[in-house]
Amino acid sequence: MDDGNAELQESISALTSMPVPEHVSIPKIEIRARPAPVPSNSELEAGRVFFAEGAKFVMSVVDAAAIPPPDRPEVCFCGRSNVGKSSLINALTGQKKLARTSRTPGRTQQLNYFSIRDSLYLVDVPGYGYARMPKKIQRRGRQLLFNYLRGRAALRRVFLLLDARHAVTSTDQAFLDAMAESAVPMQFVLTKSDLTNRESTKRTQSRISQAIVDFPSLHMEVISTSSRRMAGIDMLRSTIASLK
Ligand SMILES: Nc1nc2c(ncn2[C@@H]2O[C@H](COP(=O)(O)OP(=O)(O)OP(=O)(O)O)[C@@H](O)[C@H]2O)c(=O)[nH]1
Ligand SMILES: [Mg+2]
Repeated sequence: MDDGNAELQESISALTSMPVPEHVSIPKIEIRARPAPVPSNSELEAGRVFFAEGAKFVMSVVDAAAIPPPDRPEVCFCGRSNVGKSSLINALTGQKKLARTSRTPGRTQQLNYFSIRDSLYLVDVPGYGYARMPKKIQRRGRQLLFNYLRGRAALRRVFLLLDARHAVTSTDQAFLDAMAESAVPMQFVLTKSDLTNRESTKRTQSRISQAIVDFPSLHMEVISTSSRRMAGIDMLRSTIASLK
């Protein structure tokens, strides 16, 4: 019996409080990532209206204990350094200078809170996986990120950003593995789609499928975006508006 099957057996036993006989073999389910369906006009409109007034900067913290009280839903944008997290927040809000972006990886080292209509927070977080950053700063960023991700009840979704050209790298896989036990809903967002073509985006998607087998709280619908071309931004706005 392989490991996946043993785990599944255990989960089912836990759910039903009944032991699953060893001879019962449960096939491992392969989960396929797929492009998110195009939202309806009314869903797109809801997204447009929700973001129409842009966002307000609320606070920047280096200690997860100092974040605002969880009095409204929030979503955050995780991913490797330089993948385009801050740029995506600027594209969503239509404010080019709201979140600080940089060509040099490692720009965002705090949790930055932005408020939409006083009813939802967007959270920009430190990136991971930039090997040339001093170890101490990497460690601090990682600790801050995981302290935040652990037990933030108001967190409705973690958008996990992947560069459309590179898909799931080993550092993304490590992040996914670290999050596998968490119940926080996650969804993949591809960034910089302007730098690649449709074929390669498809390949990226199948590599995502391989990475997410056995991951319980992941949305399978992948949103492809380009902050530079404003592609897919309306779709992401409507997804976020539906979580408020
Ligand atoms: N071509 C292209 N470049 C992009 C896009 N989005 C971001 N970039 C560029 O990618 C670089 C990194 O963008 P950021 O938004 O600062 O990335 P980040 O993920 O916030 O990075 P850290 O804060 O360092 O973790 C910048 O030079 C951006 O101009 C995009 O959609 N297309
Ligand atoms: Mg950033």
